[in-house]
Amino acid sequence: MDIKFIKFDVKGDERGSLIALEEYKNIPFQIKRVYFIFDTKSDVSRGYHAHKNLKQVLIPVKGSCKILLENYEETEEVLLSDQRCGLYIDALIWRVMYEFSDDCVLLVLASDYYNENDYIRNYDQFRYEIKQLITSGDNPT
Ligand code: T46
Repeated sequence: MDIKFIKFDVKGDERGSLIALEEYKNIPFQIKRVYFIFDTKSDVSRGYHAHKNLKQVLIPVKGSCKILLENYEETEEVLLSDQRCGLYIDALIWRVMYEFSDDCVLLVLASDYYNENDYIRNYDQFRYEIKQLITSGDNPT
């Protein structure tokens, strides 16, 4: 599955810690949008979609949550709990986020502007689209 953890360098001294995020350096795309998710209740799950083209890096700058990721042939559950690590998620990966801690602030860096047309919000359509890609030989796994 085309996901990976990116470990950030922490610039720390006696005053505290600092992490810098730079496009094409520690973030593998041009950053066109930044948003953050907070105040999500622990019994709430979010996501339930894939993106046609968008690539993102998710960073739990505070607290934690879990994310379930699915491509054509695999599913993987990942715990996001380390602010020194971002999770890169490529396009065409179904995601569901859940078990948000009360204090969770999830920062997301995105490779493009918000565009509802880039979302695949129907699970059957997601399965259909990745199957089409696999059978056409353009393997997204
Ligand atoms: C994703 C996961 C990790 C905007 O107007 N602009 C934005 O940039 C975003 C991200 C959302 N919105 C609107 C669309 C909805 O009316 O904010 C509302 C909540 O968005 P959504 O239900 O898509 O939120 P999540 O948490 O299910 O998903 C979000 C991102 O949308 C998505 O790209 O990968 O976080």
